[in-house]
Amino acid sequence: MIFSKIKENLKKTKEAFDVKISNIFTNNKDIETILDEIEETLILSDVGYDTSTKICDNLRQALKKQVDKSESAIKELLRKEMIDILLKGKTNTNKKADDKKEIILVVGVNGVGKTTSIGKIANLYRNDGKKVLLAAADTFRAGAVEQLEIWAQRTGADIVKGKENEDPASVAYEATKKFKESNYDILICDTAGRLHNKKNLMDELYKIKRIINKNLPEIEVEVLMVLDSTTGQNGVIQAKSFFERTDVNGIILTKLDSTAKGGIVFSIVEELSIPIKYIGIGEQIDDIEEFDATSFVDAIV
Ligand SMILES: Nc1nc2c(ncn2[C@@H]2O[C@H](COP(=O)(O)OP(=O)(O)OP(=O)(O)O)[C@@H](O)[C@H]2O)c(=O)[nH]1
Ligand SMILES: [Mg+2]
Repeated sequence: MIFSKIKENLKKTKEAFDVKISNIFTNNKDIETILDEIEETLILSDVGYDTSTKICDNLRQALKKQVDKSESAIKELLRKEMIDILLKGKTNTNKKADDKKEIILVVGVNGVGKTTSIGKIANLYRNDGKKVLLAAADTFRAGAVEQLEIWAQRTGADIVKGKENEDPASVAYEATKKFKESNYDILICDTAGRLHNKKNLMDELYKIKRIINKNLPEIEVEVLMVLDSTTGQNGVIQAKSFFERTDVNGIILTKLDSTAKGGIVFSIVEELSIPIKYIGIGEQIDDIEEFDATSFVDAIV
């Protein structure tokens, strides 16, 4: 990417980290006080208690071996420890063979940004010259299909629509049929964020996944769970309990532009052990980035 908006969009998160961390170094504090205050800053930025402690313990060890204890040296070590945490969770290959066909099933509770993220991802693939099919399998919420349809038009993707209250699994079935017949490269399936109850939703997602698997057995379904970063630790806990049966392969973390709690990225990687694939940094079509640990930490510390 030639021009990255990530720094601009993570300004709030950066302020939360950077300004506070710089303040820590005023008044000639001793190293232990500095480390304590860094830990507190991390916790307040939603890094999570255990992860913050871990980062600071590693930082303490690293500092023992280093003579230079200036602000810039400590910050550099902190950055390294933060990147290390993010890289460990990385089973994320992100490497796409040019001719590889892909199916992405997008799940997440209501309002987290599923449909918007699908639009943005469709656009990324379209920019790569791919033939993209969207499946509007959220037939529960009024207006959901139209919302996805707008994204299809905007990005030049095609769309398979169900009628309101139609069985979402049958929409998924129609989509797999069209995918095969018209030789698409990518199928992205939108899903409902809310049904009458949680069990219904889980059953439905599971059923959608099974139907896709059955009709396109040669392509592995990638389940991406969307998390709203503004919901913080609660969102992580909710995610942990919610989508276990659908076997989540990756996270799309949205709304990082509108929160100072970007530290949630570290909690997710540590606590869920699911790689972050994309981050959403605004409401516009280009406000998405493939997640990269180093550029993320660069943008915030
Ligand atoms: N600031 C910001 N807003 C976002 C981002 N992603 C999505 N939104 C906004 O969040 C709101 C909800 O987005 P949707 O895409 O409709 O969310 P959804 O998960 O599909 O919602 P349901 O279909 O109701 O479950 C919209 O107003 C989006 O514009 C983001 O990265 N940053
Ligand atoms: Mg939606």
